[in-house]
Amino acid sequence: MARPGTPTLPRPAGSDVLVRLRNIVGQAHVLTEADATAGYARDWTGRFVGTTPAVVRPGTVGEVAAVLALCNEAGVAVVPQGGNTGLVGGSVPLGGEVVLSLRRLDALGEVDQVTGQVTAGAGVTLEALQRHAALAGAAFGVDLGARASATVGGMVATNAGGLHFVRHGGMREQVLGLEAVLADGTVISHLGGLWKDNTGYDWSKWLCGSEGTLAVVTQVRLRLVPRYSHHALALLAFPGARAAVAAGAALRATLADLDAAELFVEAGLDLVCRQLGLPRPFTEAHGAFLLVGAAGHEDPLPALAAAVESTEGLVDAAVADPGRYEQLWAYRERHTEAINLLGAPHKLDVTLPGAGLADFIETVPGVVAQVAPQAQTWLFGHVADGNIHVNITGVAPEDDAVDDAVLRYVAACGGSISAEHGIGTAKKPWLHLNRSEAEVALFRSVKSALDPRGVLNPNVLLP
Ligand code: FAD
Ligand code: 2HG
Ligand code: ZN
Repeated sequence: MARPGTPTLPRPAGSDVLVRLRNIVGQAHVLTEADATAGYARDWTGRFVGTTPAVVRPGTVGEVAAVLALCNEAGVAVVPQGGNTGLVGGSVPLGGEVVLSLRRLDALGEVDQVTGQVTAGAGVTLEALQRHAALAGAAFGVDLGARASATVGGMVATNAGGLHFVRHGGMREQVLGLEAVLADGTVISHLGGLWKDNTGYDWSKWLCGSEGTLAVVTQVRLRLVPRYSHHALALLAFPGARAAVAAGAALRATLADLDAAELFVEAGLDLVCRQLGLPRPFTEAHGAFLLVGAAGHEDPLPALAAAVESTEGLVDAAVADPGRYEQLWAYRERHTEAINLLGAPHKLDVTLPGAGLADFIETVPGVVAQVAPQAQTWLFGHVADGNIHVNITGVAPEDDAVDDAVLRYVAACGGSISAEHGIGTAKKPWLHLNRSEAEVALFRSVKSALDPRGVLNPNVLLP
């Protein structure tokens, strides 16, 4: 979905914005050539492609502050960007904005063993954070398939959920403090990491899920979780999604060490195996699958095996040896990659109330077929959180009839049109399905208090 128009930078009297940007971050860190900026202007799916006059790569919080002060003064809109793995068109310059890449802010503090916390720069990748925590005998509570590129700043800005939400919650639950830069260049910092701290508004939580519209995150104080020594993983097969959803709910209630319950269906498994050349996990085809993970200080396998034994509707199961964990995870995690090989998908990431989840999974392909009979609907997700990823292929990037039909259906079922990826530009026209006029007015008041000139990611979230 490219937006027309060639990006230009305004030239405030007596100055040249590009020259001043180069003076702040250094010549090498202002990219303007199309070859160099292209990767920053196109999203991971290829559905959202923009253009930018410049990608600016500050290396310190002081440089971020100076860049923002300049852009604010000059009225230049800015899109903050981390790993550019976002899936709602929120990280790319669809309105010709300057891209502010935070990847160079990649410093990691020492793990505080007393509190089990760490301070990470916004540009630290999830994978680097995970390695760092592991070396200190700890772990980070959020994990997702884009770990090699997704950054801490982007994960805060999207309030990422991921594969272990059922146990540890999402980014909002991990954040104990932040350093950020407001649109006018003011640095705000609260990184002390005190467990209890009721000294007024917790603005760090405002930024979780703010999608780059309120401030630029530069450092984050994060809680770590225990690094469990024992893990168990099983792939369960069911005749259909209804039985798999019921099993997910039962495991959530009974298995204390549950740390993942991920759903996919036969069509998705078949696609992943065909597109990526993976062997099928079972000789026969089954309707739906649940990948169930457990982790603990003691071996969770006996408890997992007992829970599996009493699971109703189970037709086959494979309990993985530790050496096969990655292989089993690939069947679920690599859905995103396999679907992308079919062409840029429409991605709808939704939550349903528990009682309506199975009905939704069974009926949503029909809702899509009504408006786009040629389309294919792919369903998978974090079933224990009520979160289903509805991916639709075979529809032109700019044709949003399927988005409209599915998101209205979700809202009518009492669900959320964004479970974990955010609103971005992709879902902006449908925010009203979940948020009242009074709520959107409140959002606007917060936005204009923090960013009165509207320079921070002006094309996302707010209609
Ligand atoms: P970007 O894509 O660069 O940016 C995302 C948003 O955050 C944009 O609006 C941007 O403006 C803003 N932003 C970025 N950095 C900053 C900053 N420092 N300050 C202020 N705003 C900023 N998401 C999940 O929740 N769960 C999953 O399981 C999951 N799995 C994924 C698997 C794959 C294969 C892929 C490609 C994506 C997946 N995602 C998932 C989506 C994506 O990885 C997350 O949204 C992630 O949090 C984005 O991080 P990022 O650094 O790439 O952010
Ligand atoms: C996942 O859970 C991610 O794998 C990506 O959130 C979902 O590709 C998607 O739609
Ligand atoms: Zn997800």
